[in-house]
Amino acid sequence: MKDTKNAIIMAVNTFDNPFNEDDKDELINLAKACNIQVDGMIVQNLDRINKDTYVGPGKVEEVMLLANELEVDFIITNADVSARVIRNFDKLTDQIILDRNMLILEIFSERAKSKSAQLQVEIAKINYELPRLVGSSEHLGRQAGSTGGGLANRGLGETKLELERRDLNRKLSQYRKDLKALEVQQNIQKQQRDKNAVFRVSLVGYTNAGKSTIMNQVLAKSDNDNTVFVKDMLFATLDTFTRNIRIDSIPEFLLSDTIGFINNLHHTLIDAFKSTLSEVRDSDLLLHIIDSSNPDYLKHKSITEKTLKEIGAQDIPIIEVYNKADLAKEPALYPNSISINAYNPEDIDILLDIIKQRILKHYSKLTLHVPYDQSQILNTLFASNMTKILDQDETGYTLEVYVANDHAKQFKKYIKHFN
Ligand SMILES: Nc1nc2c(ncn2[C@@H]2O[C@H](COP(=O)(O)OP(=O)(O)OP(=O)(O)O)[C@@H](O)[C@H]2O)c(=O)[nH]1
Ligand SMILES: [Mg+2]
Repeated sequence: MKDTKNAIIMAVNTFDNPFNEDDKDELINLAKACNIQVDGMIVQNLDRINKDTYVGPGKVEEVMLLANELEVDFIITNADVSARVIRNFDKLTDQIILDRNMLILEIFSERAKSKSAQLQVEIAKINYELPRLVGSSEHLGRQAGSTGGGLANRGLGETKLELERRDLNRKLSQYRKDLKALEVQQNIQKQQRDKNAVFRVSLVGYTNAGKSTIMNQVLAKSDNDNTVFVKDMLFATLDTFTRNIRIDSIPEFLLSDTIGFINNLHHTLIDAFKSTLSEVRDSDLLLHIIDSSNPDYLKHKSITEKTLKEIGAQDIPIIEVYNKADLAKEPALYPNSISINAYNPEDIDILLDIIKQRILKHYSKLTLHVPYDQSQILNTLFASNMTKILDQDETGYTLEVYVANDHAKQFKKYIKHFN
């Protein structure tokens, strides 16, 4: 979707799926991210979504009147639509029904950059599309019938719908195969990293909370200037970016920036991003970034917690980082948390100090004497920014080092003393 199109929102406010002011803003922003301007809105309070017409049958006429008066291209719903609703609206109007999840999929598909993100989005899209395919099957079926049958023409006897379904299923299995192959490749890289046993920290949280901003502020303090994309929009980040962080007096660690979560993310998308989010599952520490200036931040926080559970990351130690403190009406004061403004370098130092304390729990400070001929061990130790030369004599170096507890064994014979 290139040029700006326009739409009205047709929403149902139910007890299970409320549609409040923030949900309105979020849906309008999702549309905006797809270059769709929202010109009008009709909201109906119901016990549940109508399975034939989404809103109640009496309300449909009102929706049609507004859509026609404003000459919109789309009618956007706040929850998933079924094939039945799509089919019923197809009979009524040329305007296309889009649901919230379709908007999210559209944004994902435009923004996905890496091959694996692209494949995951395509898979999620097809999984979402398949049960919602409606086609002019009767029409094509009649045409095919008139050309006569026979084995050679068997394909013609199929309805357009079946052809489409088959085509999508074929693509689906191809994409799944391609993704598997990529994952094998990425696993090799990951195993390489695992061998190095570097502490892994991941930034997680609701979309637009400030994860990428924090990543960049940390990078600004490290010798890695490979920054990531930041923008005031939903789903600015779709890929997981992992960077090596080397900052004086902090043991080296890996920091991953990840895709933001959102309310009611469809399970097809959660499934699709499970592999992108494997970095999160394999982390030693999670920084849960929360936009404390958003009136709905507690809801966003619980959505993130629920999503972490869904991807199997609920048992990883977590620090809550209440971000955008400069914009928040009141300070967010909760146990086991900090409140920061990502753009304040001193706040980033406080965050880094907390990370450092967590890392050091897994490290031992040792004094080693390593002979000069142990070049491999020396190379490993000198690669760390925490290693200090205490002394040097004709036999070798005396070093103060920090080594991961899991790795301490290999240095045993060089130990002069533990600290
Ligand atoms: N005033 C203020 N703005 C912030 C702060 N942190 C981030 N922002 C802004 O918030 C917007 C979103 O920031 P991002 O870092 O892209 O957010 P994200 O969590 O990575 O978002 P997604 O990638 O979409 O999940 C940007 O416009 C940032 O400049 C903060 O502490 N204070
Ligand atoms: Mg981001």
